[in-house]
Amino acid sequence: MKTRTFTIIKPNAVAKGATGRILDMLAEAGFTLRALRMVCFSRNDAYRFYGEHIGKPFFDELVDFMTSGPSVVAIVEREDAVCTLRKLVGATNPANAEEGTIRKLFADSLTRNAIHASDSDESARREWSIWFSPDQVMEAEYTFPEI
Ligand code: FUP
Repeated sequence: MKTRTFTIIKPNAVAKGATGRILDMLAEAGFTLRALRMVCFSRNDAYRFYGEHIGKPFFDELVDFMTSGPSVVAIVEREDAVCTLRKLVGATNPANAEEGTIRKLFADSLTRNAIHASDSDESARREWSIWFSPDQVMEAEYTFPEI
């Protein structure tokens, strides 16, 4: 069954012009876009999004990074979306990310790690609802040419 997950192309990846290449990698991996927009995280947005990490030693650096420039947020769909995207994204620390993963290609450090992918269906729904109202999510089926 097709499921959906949420992703953020983070400020370092947007700033280096990698948005298109990352969206291509998602399409090549069989993901369909269901919603897409460019946003600037406010500090409040970053606290809301990363609430589980408030108080951790890296939290201030994480908020500074996430508010440093525009991000691209998206809802993407395919079979087994959460696990497939986590695999394509690679380990949180790019030093441990496998060849060919998005973080291996585009991350600059553990904090500036290029992309976020939700870790469960439940987190995906919580996270995308911060950025998308239901009317901004495409529900109709559509197709695009094989890449
Ligand atoms: P992930 O699920 O891969 O996004 O990773 P986590 O939820 O564990 O961490 C969220 C973000 O915090 C990571 F993307 C990077 C950042 N982080 C740090 O900057 N330092 C750390 O020690 C751990 C995480």
